[in-house]
Amino acid sequence: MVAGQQDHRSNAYALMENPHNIRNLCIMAHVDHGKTSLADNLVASNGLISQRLVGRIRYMDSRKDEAERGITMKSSCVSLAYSKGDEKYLINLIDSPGHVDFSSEVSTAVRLCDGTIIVVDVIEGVCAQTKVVLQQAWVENIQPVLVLNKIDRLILETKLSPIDCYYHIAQVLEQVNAYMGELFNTTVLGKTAEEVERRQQAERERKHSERKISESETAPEAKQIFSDWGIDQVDDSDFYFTPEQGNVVFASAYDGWGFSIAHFAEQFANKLGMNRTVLNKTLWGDYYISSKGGEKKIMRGARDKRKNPLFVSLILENLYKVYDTVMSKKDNIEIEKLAGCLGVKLPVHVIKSTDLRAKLNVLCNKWLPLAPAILEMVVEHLPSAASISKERAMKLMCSATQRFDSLPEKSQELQNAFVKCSSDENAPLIVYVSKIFCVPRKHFQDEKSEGNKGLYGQNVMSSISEEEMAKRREEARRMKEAATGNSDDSRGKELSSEEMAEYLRQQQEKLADKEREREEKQKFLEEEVFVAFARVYSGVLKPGQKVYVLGPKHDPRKIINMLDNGELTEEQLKDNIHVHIGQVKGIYLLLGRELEPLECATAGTVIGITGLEDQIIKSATISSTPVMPAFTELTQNSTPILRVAVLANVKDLPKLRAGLKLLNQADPCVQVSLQRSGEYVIVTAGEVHLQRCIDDLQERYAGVPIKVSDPIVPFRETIIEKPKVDRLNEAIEGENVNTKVEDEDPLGRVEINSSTGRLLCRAVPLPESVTKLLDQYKDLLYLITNKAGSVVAGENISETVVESNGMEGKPDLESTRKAQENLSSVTLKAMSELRSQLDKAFKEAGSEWENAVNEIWNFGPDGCGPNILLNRIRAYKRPSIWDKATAIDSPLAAYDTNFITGFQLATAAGPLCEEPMMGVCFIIEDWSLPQKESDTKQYGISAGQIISLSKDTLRKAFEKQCQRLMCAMYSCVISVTSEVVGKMYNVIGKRQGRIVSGDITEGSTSWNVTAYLPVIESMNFANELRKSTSGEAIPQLVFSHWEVLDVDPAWEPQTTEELAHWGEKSDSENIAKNYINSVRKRKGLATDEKIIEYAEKQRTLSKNK
Ligand SMILES: Nc1nc2c(ncn2[C@@H]2O[C@H](COP(=O)(O)OP(=O)(O)OP(=O)(O)O)[C@@H](O)[C@H]2O)c(=O)[nH]1
Ligand SMILES: [Mg+2]
Repeated sequence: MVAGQQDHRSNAYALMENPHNIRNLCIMAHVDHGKTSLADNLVASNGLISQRLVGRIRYMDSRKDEAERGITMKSSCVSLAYSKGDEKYLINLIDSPGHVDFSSEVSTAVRLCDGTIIVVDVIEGVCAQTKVVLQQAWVENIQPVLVLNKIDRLILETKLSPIDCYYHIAQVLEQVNAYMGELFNTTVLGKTAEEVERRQQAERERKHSERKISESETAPEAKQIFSDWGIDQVDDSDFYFTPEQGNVVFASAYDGWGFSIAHFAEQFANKLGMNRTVLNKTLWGDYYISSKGGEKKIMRGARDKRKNPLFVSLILENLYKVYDTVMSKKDNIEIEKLAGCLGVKLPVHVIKSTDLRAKLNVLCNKWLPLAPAILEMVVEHLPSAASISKERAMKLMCSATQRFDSLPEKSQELQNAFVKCSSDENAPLIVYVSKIFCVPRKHFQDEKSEGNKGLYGQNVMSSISEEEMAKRREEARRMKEAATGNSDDSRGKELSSEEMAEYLRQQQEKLADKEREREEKQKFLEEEVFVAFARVYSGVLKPGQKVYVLGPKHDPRKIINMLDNGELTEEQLKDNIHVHIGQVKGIYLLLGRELEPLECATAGTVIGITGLEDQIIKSATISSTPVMPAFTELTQNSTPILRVAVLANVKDLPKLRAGLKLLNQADPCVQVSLQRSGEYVIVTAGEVHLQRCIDDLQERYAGVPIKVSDPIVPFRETIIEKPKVDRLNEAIEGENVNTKVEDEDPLGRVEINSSTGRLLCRAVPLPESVTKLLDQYKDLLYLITNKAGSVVAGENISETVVESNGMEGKPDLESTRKAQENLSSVTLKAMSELRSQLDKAFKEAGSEWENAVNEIWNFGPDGCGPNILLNRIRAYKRPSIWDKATAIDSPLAAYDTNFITGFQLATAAGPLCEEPMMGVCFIIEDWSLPQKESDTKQYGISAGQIISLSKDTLRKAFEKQCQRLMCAMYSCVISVTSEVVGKMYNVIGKRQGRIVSGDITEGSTSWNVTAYLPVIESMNFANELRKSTSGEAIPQLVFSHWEVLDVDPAWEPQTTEELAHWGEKSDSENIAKNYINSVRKRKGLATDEKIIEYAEKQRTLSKNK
């Protein structure tokens, strides 16, 4: 343990009490831009690691695989102390991963913070993930500051002159600000222009009041000079990063130096006898020093007059000199002299050291220490833990789709608790757990001495007691009765002894399996401890305290009327799966790799909590009252898309099951499911994430060898317009048509006339722009179909029809209407905006779509997919999806939901390989029920019949069109030097990839290439690319979109030219068919592949031998 660690802890503990001096922030950036190296500098400033290890140890990367791969895979927190003048601050710093596979870890970090440090590598500039994190900060309403990192590389590697270096940095800063501008100016659905304006206004007011204070401190003559030079007093760049405002630090995390403009302004104000405020405004920008007439003056227009800007002449040239003296001249005497000029005293062993970079590191770190520069910017520019606004509290408590005032009054009152941030005993306790993670028990300061007790404090059940056996026998008897359905008449009758024995044996097996699973979990918990990563927003949390643990789906509206004296009774808790009572075991200060026990946690702090692993899966809200709504869900930026099945030996299955449960609990992004086929499937964000999950499963959670299947890649099924050319690019005419469209009806209509009724429909490809909109606003569609537009049968026919329909009770018009009323105005506005966008897209697509938007019946699958059911039935004027829930008097209304269900099922699994459909519109031209036999008697049609009618007919309509497969595409951005660019193109080409753009980065020899790659071809892509480019190209694969694979899966060569080109057996060429067959095989569906195709030939060949 490094000396000073103890001091630091007691310091941090004392600092918790004043939330105004707490800063909760995270470091975010694109992969490898230097976040963890930057964190090293800050950690070293608190004595947790030695300065020598900074940038090398990467302290926050505590996992073995993180160290081996050199990338961060989880977000982790360290609490630091910082003093400025008399003020002492507690900084809770969270380092987050930059790799796109772990972006859900970034979301867990952002949620607990009020501010963020955005790091940008000045060589690479703004990259894909930089934009993502800037957007995330904007969406979560947290304040960013900027660190321009790796400036040493501009000096040493690219060897730019100081002036070019300045222009390069200015360009990168401009890129960042341009993206910020883009963010503020775009009015995304769900974030209205007024909201943007309100936020800008609030921010301006905050800055304005700060400015008033600082202006009152500046000397009057300084203000005079400002106005002389025409520098605007009120600038509108509050939202941008501007060095003169102090929200930008220039740094090299590797060499341990960094500075803000204010630092040099202060130094040069003394040295040059100039005004500090003036220097602060002019050190960055187009200003230069003129010494005409012997008097030094700062003038504007450095670029026009070909002068060096102040940033070059006063800052960069000095930096270049330091690098040159240490790294090139290598003269110890000169180095000592230079150190003297900079006011640095170098220890003798450093001067004598032969490690030049270490020497440079010590010199620069003493001259321009990075940690104070960053920490000063943080305390000045990032809001304190106590400054949560009402607006932000509202956003945390209530999702943007819902109206805040639809929450119970008692819940709304809790908004004030966020704003007060009080640690009073009586203040309501509000804590948010953004993730739960495992830590080896040995890392706990207090567990080391206590020995391994097991977290549950319960004994593992090793054998089953007699009493327990009796209970189970009774249980078995009851279950058997329930299963055979003769519980009434067989009461009192004993089961036969064989039956009983068999039943008990099965039950025993099941229970033993469960028991083993529990034991496995217990074993795991003897070695490791689950720690909830949390922030206290209000109140005080103590070990031993009993709290409500609220799941992400908890809704206080549902329990408000049940409360007994403000609490839920035990009976009610038993029935409620979203509310649990848990007991906090320990509270810890998070110190990167270690945890320090605390006696309590007050409002504003970020802490670790143990003892709640039975109640929390992934995330939770903790409160002293059940009226607290669950925190809104975290914003996720990546779609988990890579699916694999995991397999283990039969004897290891309980271990695997236990392991999967633990993995699901501890990973914010992974999805674990048990398929109907009995396979365990995990869905991960990408290859690197998958590897981490498998490593965790094998080495920690399950501890057994695990096999991983080939990836299960999703596809989509669609239809297209009849193609006009064939595969040889020749026009298709008459006979030469290969698709299944040869039908009497040129439109491919399907008509069914059966005892269930008459149905006439057809499938048409949706215009591309419409499909895109539907895909983009999935969540909104879900709200539309679930909360609006429901149809309920009218009063005069509803009773009887609904009964025969097999539905229990009438669909509740009242509750549907209520749900609509709860929607927030933002959501309603977003819905109407989507409607008009769809209308525009339809109208642009042609006259046949003229009124389509008003005819929409539903979206599918799941009520929110990219397929549309269109109502063109003359006799059934049903309100469109956009209208309010209504009761209508049509016999069809009673079956409306059933018909929709059929549509949902049809679109969920297409005929090609049972994958969901995309971009298909089903137009229903006619639908009628069979004639009633009499007025009072019912039609005698069940819900199931209507479901199959609609499902089967829609599927047939789909099959009548030209069917195509759609592939999921990754977009990948790769940056490489020009030497290996060719090799990179090769690898992408081999995998059916497509280059979208490729530009040489200005001022360097590196290329920035963007490509699309089918997900199915992406396995091992990163490895292959790394190998063939000697480790240079590291791709970031992000799911981008779905693309139609323009190959007819049913195609076979027919014309003489085609036969000549492909031969009779063209399977290997038909890539669509190959994909379809592989999916069908995996799902156990029939394929038309023949195992032995040319049996005679084989025999003939062997005869000829
Ligand atoms: N030359 C130079 N290299 C740096 C600097 N900062 C970081 N690096 C190097 O860049 C690489 C990545 O640094 P990390 O600190 O791990 O980057 P990161 O942003 O934490 O990466 P992820 O967490 O994987 O996204 C390492 O090899 C560092 O040594 C710097 O200022 N100058
Ligand atoms: Mg890192």
